[in-house]
Amino acid sequence: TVPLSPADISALWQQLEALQGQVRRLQGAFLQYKKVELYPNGRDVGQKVFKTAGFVKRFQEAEQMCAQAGGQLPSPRSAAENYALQQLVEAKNSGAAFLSMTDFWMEGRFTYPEGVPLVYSNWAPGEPNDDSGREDCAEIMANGKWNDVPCGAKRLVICEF
Ligand code: 291
Ligand code: CA
Ligand code: CA
Repeated sequence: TVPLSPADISALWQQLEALQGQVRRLQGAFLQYKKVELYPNGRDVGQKVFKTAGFVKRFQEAEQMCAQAGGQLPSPRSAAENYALQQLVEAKNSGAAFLSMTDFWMEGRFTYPEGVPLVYSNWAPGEPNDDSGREDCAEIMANGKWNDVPCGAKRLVICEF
């Protein structure tokens, strides 16, 4: 191995300082871009971003749209995530939004897609009630509470990324 000369070390320092400046500028540009991107239809919470498409669809179409965009329907796993979603539902004034969860696998037992059990829930009192025996999808309302609804109902599309 060849020892580094003082000139080599000095050159490396200069490159390191240049790189640090580039990273700082990139971080600033990224934070600015994030603010622009999240206004007014997105919310970020932890590592998650929720963004509304601003229109209503039936469950299956909503699910397809989120998947096509590289995301999925929202699965709020904490009060903080649920609140971020609630803020979007409130702001859009388009009624409730679909969640990812269904009781397709077993009536009355709501799960994430693929049948994974819930780690958090925020059902309104008396829900899920499978009204008329045909409510297998879930919505989050403007008050943040959840209700099961028919999957054929049209609800605001919000995706999770
Ligand atoms: C009642 C409750 C809910 C039920 C809802 C459905 C909504 O809430 O019985 O448990 O899910 O009616 O009728 O069905 C559709 N298609 O939206 C009414 C107000 C929240
Ligand atoms: Ca049901
Ligand atoms: Ca219901």
